[in-house]
Amino acid sequence: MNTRLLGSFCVFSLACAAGAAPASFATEVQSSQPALWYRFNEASGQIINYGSLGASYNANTFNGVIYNQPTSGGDTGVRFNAATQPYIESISAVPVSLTGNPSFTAEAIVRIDSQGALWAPMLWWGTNPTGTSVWFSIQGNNYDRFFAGFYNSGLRTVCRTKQSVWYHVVWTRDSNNGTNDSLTGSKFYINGQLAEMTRDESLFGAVSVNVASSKFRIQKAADLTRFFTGGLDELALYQRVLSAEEIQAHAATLGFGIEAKFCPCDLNNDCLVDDMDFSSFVKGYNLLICDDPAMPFGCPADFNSDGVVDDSDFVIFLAAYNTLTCE
Ligand SMILES: [Ca+2]
Ligand SMILES: [Ca+2]
Ligand SMILES: [Ca+2]
Repeated sequence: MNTRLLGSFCVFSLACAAGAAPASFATEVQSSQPALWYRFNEASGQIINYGSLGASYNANTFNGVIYNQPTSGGDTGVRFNAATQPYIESISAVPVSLTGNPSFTAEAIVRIDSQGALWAPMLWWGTNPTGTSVWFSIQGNNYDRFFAGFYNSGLRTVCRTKQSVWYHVVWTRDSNNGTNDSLTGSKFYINGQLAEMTRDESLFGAVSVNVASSKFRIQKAADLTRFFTGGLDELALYQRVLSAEEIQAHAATLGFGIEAKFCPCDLNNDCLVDDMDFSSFVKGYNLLICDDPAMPFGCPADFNSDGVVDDSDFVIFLAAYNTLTCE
């Protein structure tokens, strides 16, 4: 057995049926005061911006964006089929406050169903020269890694994520009053948990950040060749750095369970299953019962999602321990 098989266990468990009402997620997003917020609940036509920037940041869709697709907890979002190269673009160009070297938080609920192409963005703005555009995207052509950075330098996730699974992803970027470079000041959260990041080796090292203005774009940068097949929902952008507590509060309402985690036994999210994780597992083992199903990833040491932490979970842990890495 290896860790890749663990996700299937939850198919038989009530814990996996979860997904709090999307209304509670929307309440959390609203209280964090987004500037841009595409709920993607429309059945056709223009995408409405529910954020504080208002209706001039409503967006148009191009090349066959598919509306009204089920996402999580009864909500709906948009779907992209890479073959048609669909994209979405705001009516207005970004405000001056999001140009230069900005601080912000970008958030999305996303599902990648197949290989992408060239850092396909969940959200992009800027221009082509080095350091002048923002990329909240997948990494390279991969379906199992995310990217947070700029053209042409940034961070990628280290631990893999799964194909065709919904994730809540958040990038916080603190410019430190305009002094941070492309590799500094960023944190990335997956389902409310801080994710291990490293420099994207296929791009430049640190570059200066001086973002230019353009319309907001999704699945498109300054050109037409950036897309993935998959789903997107509740895209939000905040003009400040959200706290870890706020992000966890957003994620907790979604109830995405341990089945979303590529490497469940990696309890401290460093992409290794080692003695540090064993210490955490022992704590869960001694607690025995999981009584907080609302927390992100449910009961972390309950690897088979049957509501108790017992020897069957220990067997799963041992197999992952022997595999060591989740990269
Ligand atoms: Ca939605
Ligand atoms: Ca670990
Ligand atoms: Ca268990």
